[in-house]
Amino acid sequence: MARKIAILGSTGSIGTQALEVIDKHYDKFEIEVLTAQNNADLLIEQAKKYSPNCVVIVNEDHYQKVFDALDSLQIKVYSGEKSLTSVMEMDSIDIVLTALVGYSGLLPTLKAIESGKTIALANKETLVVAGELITKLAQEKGVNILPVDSEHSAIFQCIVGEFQNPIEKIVLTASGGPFRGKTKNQLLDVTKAQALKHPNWDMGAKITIDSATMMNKGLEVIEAKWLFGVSLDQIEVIVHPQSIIHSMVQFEDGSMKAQLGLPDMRLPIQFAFGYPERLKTDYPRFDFSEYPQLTFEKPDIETFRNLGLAFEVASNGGNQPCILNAANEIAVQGFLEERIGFLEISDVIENCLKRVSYIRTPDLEDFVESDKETRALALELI
Ligand code: MN3
Repeated sequence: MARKIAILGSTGSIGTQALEVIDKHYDKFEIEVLTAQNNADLLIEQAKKYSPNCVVIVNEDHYQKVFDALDSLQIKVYSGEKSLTSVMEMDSIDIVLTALVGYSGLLPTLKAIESGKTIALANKETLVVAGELITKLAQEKGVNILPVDSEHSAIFQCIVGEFQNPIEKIVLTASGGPFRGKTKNQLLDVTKAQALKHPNWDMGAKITIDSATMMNKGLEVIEAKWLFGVSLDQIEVIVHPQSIIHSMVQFEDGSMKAQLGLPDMRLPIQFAFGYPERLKTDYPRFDFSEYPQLTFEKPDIETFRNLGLAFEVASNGGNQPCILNAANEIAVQGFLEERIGFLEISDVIENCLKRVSYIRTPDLEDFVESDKETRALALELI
């Protein structure tokens, strides 16, 4: 029987690539729910092609347009932030791909886990903000969280069949982004256009800026800690500019496993959808002769302060990762709107971490409150 999939964020970079995966394996997967924040036109086009049970257009201004286009096709149309969460209860959904941007993924993901759905996790911010809450709930409900982030998918692929063997160390690879090797001085006046030009991956704007500042790797450290139940000192970040090794795991005998391939997000998406089966593809294959050198270097956390900040908040715990995430989302937005410079992104985050009060054991309400408070403060700072 085909697995029924809900895609949260179907019009974004991960969402559209997930649909490409489904196009190639339409006998194995069926689209049950599609959702979009603003892109009504693409959502309508996707709904006409995949005939989901329902769609959600989060921005209510576009509701009527989507409704008018899909009503005659018997596709239910909902709107608003709350619908994103309530559709997660639908019995017919098997797998939820969480491809929303940032904090907005938290509540729908919690509801999906509560409702017993398998999670294909592309929204790392959810685990950054509330990793303990999420992983506890998933354990209680017996829900699998399958990583879609390429590094975490790589780690997962390394430990499949090794579940009884403890991990000694995780090596998270980072491309280093477009500004690898630059000094602080050189970063002072880099432009938005330069920051949006990632050398290896074609991704959404928010994650591309996060890659340039190396915050993305910081968020991934926290994501890995929760996904694989390791401590921070078991996670090492190494810069690997070719992005061919997607990450590595070292076991207690000293042996190391790596997962390699061309950078292509369709692979981790498909591995999560098909798990434990590997589905046949005709995607381009890696050719060693085209990559005579795979190189590695230590990350520069002096210049790329965000990575150091992420390690700090991860070790402080409580609501600090939530504060870091909220401040980062606003600061990145501020940089994209050319209201602050590249290096000021870290200033905004550091400032928020100092000024928003620390909560050692936050519950969901505390996270919602800390997120709100931090956003307000960060907006004042940019
Ligand atoms: Mn990644």
